[in-house]
Amino acid sequence: MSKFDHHFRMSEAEAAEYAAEKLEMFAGARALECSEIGDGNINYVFRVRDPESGRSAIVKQADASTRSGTRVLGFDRNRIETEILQLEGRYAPGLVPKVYFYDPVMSCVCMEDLSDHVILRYEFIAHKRFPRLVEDITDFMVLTLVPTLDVVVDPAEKKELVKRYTNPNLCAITEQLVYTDPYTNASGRNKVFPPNAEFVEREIYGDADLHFEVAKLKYKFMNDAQALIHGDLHSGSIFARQDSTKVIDPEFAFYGPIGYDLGNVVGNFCFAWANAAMTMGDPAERESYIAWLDGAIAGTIDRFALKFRALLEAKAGDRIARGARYARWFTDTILEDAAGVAGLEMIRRTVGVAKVADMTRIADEAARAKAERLVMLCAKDFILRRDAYLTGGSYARRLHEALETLSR
Ligand code: SR1
Ligand code: MG
Repeated sequence: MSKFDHHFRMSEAEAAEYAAEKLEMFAGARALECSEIGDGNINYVFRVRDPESGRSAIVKQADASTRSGTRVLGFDRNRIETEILQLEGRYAPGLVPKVYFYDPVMSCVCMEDLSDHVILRYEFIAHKRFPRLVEDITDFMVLTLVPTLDVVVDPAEKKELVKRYTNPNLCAITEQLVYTDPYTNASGRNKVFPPNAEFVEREIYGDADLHFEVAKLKYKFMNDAQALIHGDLHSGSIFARQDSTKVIDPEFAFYGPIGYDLGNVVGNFCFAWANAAMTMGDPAERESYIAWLDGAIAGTIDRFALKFRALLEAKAGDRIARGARYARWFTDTILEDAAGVAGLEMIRRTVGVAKVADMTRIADEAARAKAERLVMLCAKDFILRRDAYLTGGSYARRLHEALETLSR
């Protein structure tokens, strides 16, 4: 009999006891330290450490509902997260944490502690640079996405994967919070920064063309089972170090449009851009950091496109879908989707309920209002003219233009 043979939400002390019982690395440990370090909206994340050996691990526990208790999600997301981390670890070695143990009873996944890495979003807010980021994040996407495409994997196996990773509860969150709520506020969940209330009323709630394009993108999200995507690849799901990058939290994974992952990365890099533009006082430092972000945004799009095309061409097994022409066409459709998704992410994190610290931590009210308007203006263009964003440089140009317009 074990205390952990039925599900209950653990305290820190219980998580330490759990880790001592379940994880080999803590065998014989006299006393484990544990703290809950969850930074997201959904799960409980415990860091457990043996002060004597210095060994540590993460125990991530899912409860039936979100942390706020407002939404029931069930437990399957924990299985999906575990299996996807294992799969990503095989496809993209070194770019995700190692999984040690999965427990469907307690809904816990135990994994490598990445405390020697930092969450990218907060490093961006501190205006830090990461030389490996673009290569690593584009490798991660290309290496995990291409092998799950229909034209690469056996079609029957692909359909089994679609079933295995159908993720209705988590997709419902995205369908509501990303693709619906921000555009009408019919749900009453939106949280608009008061100085931008009129702007949002006019530019977001009042733009029927925008709503039409968002509706098209939403249909695509719900129906285009293109590849096994991460599903929540924002800068809070990326851990970084100067010499290493790790992607975490694939609990939103499902078979969906590839542009959803790429667009999320780029949209979140644009938040870092807007933060830097509005908060960095020293003009030379600001210019230099923005130039680095321009390169990171452009590099993410262009390196992704190059690597994706090459790997698709090399791996396409479907005779009718081989060759450079197909790979180029396919990649261009992803780039177009990605622009739309970058825009969606930028609007929903500004207008909707799930905000980003890149905006909320701007202390000066006028600077935050301007940063948010910059984000929303660019986002609209990314959505409305997504076929104009097939190269990385086009994003940076739009950000600079919008900043200039708002500064006049
Ligand atoms: C209720 S969950 C809110 C957001 O947090 C997650 O990371 C997803 O991005 C989701 O939309
Ligand atoms: Mg998350």
